[in-house]
Amino acid sequence: MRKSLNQIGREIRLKKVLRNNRALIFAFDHGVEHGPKVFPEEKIDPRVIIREAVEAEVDAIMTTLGIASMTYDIWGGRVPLIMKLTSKTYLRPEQQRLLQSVFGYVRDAVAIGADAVAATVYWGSEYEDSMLNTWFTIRSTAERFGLPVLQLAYPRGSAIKNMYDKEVVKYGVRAAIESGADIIKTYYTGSEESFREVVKVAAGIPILMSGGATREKPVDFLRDVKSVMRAGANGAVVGRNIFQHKDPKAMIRALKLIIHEDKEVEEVAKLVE
Ligand code: FBP
Repeated sequence: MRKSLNQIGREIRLKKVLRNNRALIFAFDHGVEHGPKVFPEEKIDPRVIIREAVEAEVDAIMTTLGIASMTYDIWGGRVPLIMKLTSKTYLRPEQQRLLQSVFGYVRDAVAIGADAVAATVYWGSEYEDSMLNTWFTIRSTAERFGLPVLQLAYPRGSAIKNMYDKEVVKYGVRAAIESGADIIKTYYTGSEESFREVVKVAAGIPILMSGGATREKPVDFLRDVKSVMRAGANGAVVGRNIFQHKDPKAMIRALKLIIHEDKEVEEVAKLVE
């Protein structure tokens, strides 16, 4: 039977983002989530970092509608865009940082030619209900337009003692697949063995490791990514460990060699030292 146009569109876009089912996605929504202090001072203009990411050929860029519009002449036609449609600021009272709010609409992503959209769900948060409302509104509209949806499936809430605990991460991943995520981004659980269990729970839905705070030694970050790839993951979504590195392009090259070429950490470590 003939596939519907939106099914075909979704399939094509997924392949653009996940070439060979693997990807290094560059996350760049930190200006809202962390504030401008997160960026090296000399790179406060978003165009500088976006240009580095594009020149080093990341597989996709996940960013906000504002940054996407300010930099389209750099990424447009070269790197797929994933528009992040939820966000929060750190300026909020602590308790309300457990809520992600609407930060754009699927129609904005369609208008600019994005290849996917993304939204965060803090599974276990006091505001889970509100985020699920937002998630399903995004998901069902995106499906209509053939846009895959990436879920940042982050277990986070006052009842969660350790958000990196493998059972907690597995729960978030299971919830992500049940909520219809096309790609899942979640926390690294600290070992290949435990992440293998996380990958199993994803049951074939592409799963990518979330970068997290910048590691003191860049080579340790490469080790984390290697470990999730060995565990069967599909790649990583990385922000700070790239743009806070002294040579972001070198870090991207090293990560791509691990993700796409199965290189060992020792083979690429010199790139990031
Ligand atoms: P990083 O690789 O820098 O952690 O980026 C991934 C990301 O999910 C961003 O998309 C987001 O802005 C940030 O982490 C959220 O950070 P936090 O965990 O502090 O809320």
